[in-house]
Amino acid sequence: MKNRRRAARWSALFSVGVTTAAVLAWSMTGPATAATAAPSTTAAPTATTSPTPTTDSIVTPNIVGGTEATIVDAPWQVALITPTASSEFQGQFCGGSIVAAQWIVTAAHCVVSGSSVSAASTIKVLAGQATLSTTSNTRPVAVSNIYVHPNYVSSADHDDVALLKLSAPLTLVSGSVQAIGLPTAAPVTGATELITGWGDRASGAGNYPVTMRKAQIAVFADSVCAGAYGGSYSSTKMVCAANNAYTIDTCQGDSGGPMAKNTGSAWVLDGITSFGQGCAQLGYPGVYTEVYTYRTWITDTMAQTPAPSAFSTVPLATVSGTKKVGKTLTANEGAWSPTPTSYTYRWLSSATRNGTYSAISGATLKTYVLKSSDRTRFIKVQVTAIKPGYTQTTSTSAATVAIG
Ligand code: 4AZ
Repeated sequence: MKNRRRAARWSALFSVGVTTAAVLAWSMTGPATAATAAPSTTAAPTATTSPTPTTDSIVTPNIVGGTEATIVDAPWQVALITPTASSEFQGQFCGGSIVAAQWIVTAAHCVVSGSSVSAASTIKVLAGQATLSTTSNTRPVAVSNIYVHPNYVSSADHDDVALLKLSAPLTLVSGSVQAIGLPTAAPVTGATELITGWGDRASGAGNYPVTMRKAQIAVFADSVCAGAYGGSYSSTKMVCAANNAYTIDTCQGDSGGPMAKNTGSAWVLDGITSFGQGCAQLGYPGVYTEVYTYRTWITDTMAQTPAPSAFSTVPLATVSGTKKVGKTLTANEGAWSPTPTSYTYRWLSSATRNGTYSAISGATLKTYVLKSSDRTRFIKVQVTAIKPGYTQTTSTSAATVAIG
């Protein structure tokens, strides 16, 4: 198994040969002979319900029943990527959903191994892209904190939800980088849901797409899921979904990604891809964390804002240049620690050295050209430093000599 699928796993309850199972499922289903029938209340999905022949060498239907997507189809979708991998494609190991500019919802099992939560530095997030780079790994952005649901234990599938706080907010862009809403009610049996991701296109095949794929499935009744998964399934914490023929499903690598519903006025995140017995296996719908149940945990966690760190060194700003009308003064920021991501500047002047300094209108660049109205006045510069996660700090220079 490729390292990039490090978070992928099969339900411990089942240890069938998954590849064989997938091929079996294919030959058994043909188009729609579901032995374990989906509930009659389940709406017929509008997506492909019979396998579409492709040029692939694999036997089972593609993305386990999906088609290629663009980011417009699911602008809340992100890829979780290992920063040390040689490319985005090699490093992609899970999906996630943007729920606020600085917050990603994913599955806990994507960010926990055994009893330890992954270090934030071992995960980066790629937003706004459906196609992973196969040659570079520079676009993904850093994660500053990982919050795993307190009841999650890696030995079980329950409470499979985690939040990633990004080091800096994403710039939201309509159609490519958008937050998805949280549901205000539990998903309704029969509702149509959109699943997306870069997961395996057939159970156990290792056939990972470079471009995101999408498919539509329907929410199944809890009784069907409990019948399939027994005690591993919780009707209150999980929702399961598939198509009637069980030919469409999420798979390894899709974990953590969205199961989204179009309510007409907005999209909501009904589920987080969590687990299943193989993929697209007859009688075994995919299981999703029921986001509605965790809505309060998600909003409360996002509301807690950890105290920002202070810069450890705030140097005194200085001014250089000839103090004469027509000459240019330059602000020197000094050596801040850690290095800020950006600075802003504000030039001030006063009639007397120790008097009241007021802002010179429009003087907000690193350099300032002295005007005739500055003659005989004293000048200072204020430098403000910004770094995500750090308190914004201002350093003011000493006064210049009187301008000549
Ligand atoms: C996984 O291992 C996985 N068919 C995700 C979803 C499903 C199965 C496995 C559902 O990431």
